[in-house]
Amino acid sequence: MILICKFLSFILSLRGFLSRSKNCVYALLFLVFFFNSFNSFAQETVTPRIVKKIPHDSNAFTQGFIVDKGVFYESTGLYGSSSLRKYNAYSGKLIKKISLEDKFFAEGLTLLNDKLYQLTWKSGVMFVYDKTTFEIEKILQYGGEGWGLTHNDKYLVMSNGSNTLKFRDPKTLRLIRSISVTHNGLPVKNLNELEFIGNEIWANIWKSDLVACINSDTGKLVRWIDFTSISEKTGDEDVLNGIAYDKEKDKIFVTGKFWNSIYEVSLN
Ligand SMILES: [Ca+2]
Repeated sequence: MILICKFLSFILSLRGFLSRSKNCVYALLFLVFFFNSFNSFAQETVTPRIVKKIPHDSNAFTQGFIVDKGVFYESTGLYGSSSLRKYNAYSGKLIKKISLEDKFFAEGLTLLNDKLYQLTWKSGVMFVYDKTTFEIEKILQYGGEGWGLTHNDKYLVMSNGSNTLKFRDPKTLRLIRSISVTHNGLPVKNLNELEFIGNEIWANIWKSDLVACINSDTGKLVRWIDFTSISEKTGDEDVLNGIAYDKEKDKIFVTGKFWNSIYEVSLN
């Protein structure tokens, strides 16, 4: 009881002080809010440093990009020139390439249990390949558009240009769950090429040099990465659109549509 009385007494005395110093308190609150906002913005955006450059085919309209055991796998788009290819992750030298039928516009690519999964834009068709021979083992179907593709060791994760990411069973493409990607309560749209890194999904934002790092459980944005300083972008088409994570070596690579280089980057 004594403690409660002392607490009430303190509140009353504080109230008196506040009323006498109202303007000072408002100014102080404004400064706290301003510096918190500035600090929050600064923490939410990071910039990369180039570690290494590797040659990239400047005719490749990159739509899907991954790395596994010293080999890059890439899906390139456009009607009439869509392809699946793999090349040495150190030299950039081409190892294997196949072309898709002209009617397909290839999109996202991922590798799960030694199978390559490749999306197509508007055909509703996903090709499943043997990662060594590139032979098609299965063709799966889905509704809507296909943009980016990644996985969390269990489920495939697809983007379709909106702020929704869909988790699907890799055997049937049955929808398991969806997340809505938001930043400060607002939708983060145009999610394109994807990469699962730890518990985050990294997503290229179409037509920008930004990558959104997303909490894969909640869909909330964790931070932005601004690749403006290394971007080869000159117009609307040749944008950043490829993130590959080497889990074994903890290395991150990025490239873009028609870019001359792949960049190993550090964010430290
Ligand atoms: Ca990727």
